Amino acid sequence: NYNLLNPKQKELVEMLLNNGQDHLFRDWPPPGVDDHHKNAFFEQLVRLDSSYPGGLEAYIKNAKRLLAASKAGRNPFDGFTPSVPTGETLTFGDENFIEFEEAGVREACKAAFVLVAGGLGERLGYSGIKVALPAETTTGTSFLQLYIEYILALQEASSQGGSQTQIPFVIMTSDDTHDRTLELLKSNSYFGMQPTQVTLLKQEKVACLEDNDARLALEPQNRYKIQTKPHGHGDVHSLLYSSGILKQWYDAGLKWVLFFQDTNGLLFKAIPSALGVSATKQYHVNSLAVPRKAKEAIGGITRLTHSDGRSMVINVEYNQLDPLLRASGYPDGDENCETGYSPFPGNINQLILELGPYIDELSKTKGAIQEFVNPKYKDASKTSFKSSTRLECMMQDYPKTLPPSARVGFTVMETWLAYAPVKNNAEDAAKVPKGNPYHSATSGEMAIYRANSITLKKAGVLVADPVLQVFNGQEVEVWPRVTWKPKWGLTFSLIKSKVRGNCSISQRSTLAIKGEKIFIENLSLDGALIIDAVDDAEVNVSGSVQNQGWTLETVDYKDASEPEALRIRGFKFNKIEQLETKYTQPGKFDLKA
Ligand code: UGB
Repeated sequence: NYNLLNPKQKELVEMLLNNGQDHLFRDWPPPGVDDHHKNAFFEQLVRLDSSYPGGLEAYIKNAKRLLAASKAGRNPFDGFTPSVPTGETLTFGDENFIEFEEAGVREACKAAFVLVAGGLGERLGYSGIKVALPAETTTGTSFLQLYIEYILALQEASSQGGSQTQIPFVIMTSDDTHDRTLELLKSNSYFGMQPTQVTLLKQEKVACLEDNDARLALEPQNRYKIQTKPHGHGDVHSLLYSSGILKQWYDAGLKWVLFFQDTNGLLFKAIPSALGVSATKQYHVNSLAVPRKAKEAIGGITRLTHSDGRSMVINVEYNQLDPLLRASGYPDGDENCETGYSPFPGNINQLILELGPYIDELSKTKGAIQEFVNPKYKDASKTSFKSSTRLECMMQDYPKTLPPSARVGFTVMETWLAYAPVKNNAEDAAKVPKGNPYHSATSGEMAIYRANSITLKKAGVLVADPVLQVFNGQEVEVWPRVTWKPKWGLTFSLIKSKVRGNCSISQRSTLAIKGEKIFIENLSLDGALIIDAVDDAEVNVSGSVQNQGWTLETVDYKDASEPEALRIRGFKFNKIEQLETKYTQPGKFDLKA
């Protein structure tokens, strides 16, 4: 067999034999038998080799080291003492916040956005890709559409008066999500973005490991195929680096890279101010955080100080925080303090990196991120695994290799404004301890109405208080169903400029603002109002709207007759009556109800 291989393949085989992988080729039939399977096997080896920084050899060596450390029960935080770090804390709507928002919008034309969307969302159990899910069902806007419209709104606002820039948008996909993400974009004309603005980078899975010697695991039913599993969102750094795109951005004068996750419908409400913080404080790394409930499935931002004097501010993942605290003089581990929250701010994995220092660092590391391994051992002897394992990495571990001179900070936002991910299925969400967030499709949608209602209240609108309702076993606050296009309400100042006089909205109301220059003046809303206007139409909405509106009906998540996207949230709208107006021509219009 060996003589039939090309030089690259020969090199790989030799490397594997020298690294304890002879089982891969054991008892192979002679040439002429299974040749196409063998070719496919070599193709897979080449793919695995080229998609990992340092190649398969580095992967196997890293795996041996990490598996040995895991077997020895070595604590990854050995020598480090955790403490609560200090960062920038923002309060929505105050002078400081408004200044940061303005600074952030100015910087946005020098930013690029990166969405990590390679995860299948096993905890959510939704059959489609998560970015295709509606963020809310009043308008049915998907997460991907919402994100793109926010980036376009930032692009427009940031380049006002200056030259029109196009903010680049990268989406990291995987084999699980790539085709469906591309299809979603294409079938919706990229939601208004230029196709050339969007780059999809597909992450490859990594080889599974069958034992402590890091022997690569073969598929049980196919001796010519190595088992693979996802390597984690940390792949985004090596993919960006190897694609060469960072260099292009730098040459084009960009300064910031913003990373974000697949299903947080609130996240862009925090982007302008957080980017303003990065620019003002000149942070090389700025992580966004929210107050964290103990045991919530989000990492804790922690200062780790080593006995040798080193110190860093870094995310400690939710499954590691409790053991770390217990081992460091906090006998209760991951517990709330007197504020009712964990003293450690919760990482929401929105990272803002300054491009120049980021490129400098990646030139050294090639984008490799510190990895970890989490084998499930058969017994306490830790000699064999229940099933194969693999190395993993997380994008927020990027600062771990930075020198002490790096300016690493974080910004704490209010949860209602910044964080409401859709991660848990209905059954698991219903089991979340009372007072902790559900992170479900139900809570994710309700959080959008809540944030918009609170924002309008702060802008002077009399918004009725919410009522409590239970959907899919989760008690949530139901506020008026207020939604708007990102270009209508990109910042608090912009929202305030669109709301005039004495306006009021009752709890049972629905308000969908689908346009840019729509002004609400002395409006009393009790029912449903939908205003749709092209960008050049300026519409002044006033008077009293009273109709039967849209009522909320419960949907059982087990009811197979309902679409899955509704079942997972546990409610749907019964659109009984609404005032709906459409402005398709430029001009000035008055809508007096
Ligand atoms: N993702 C990928 O793109 N590729 C992968 O291989 C895996 C995931 P999860 P997780 O803020 O909500 C993270 O599974 O990992 C994408 C932080 O680690 O939703 O449990 C995937 O598509 C945690 O500290 O989250 O927890 C998704 O967009 C905390 O911050 C994203 O990566 C938490 O998120 C996250 O994947 C949070």
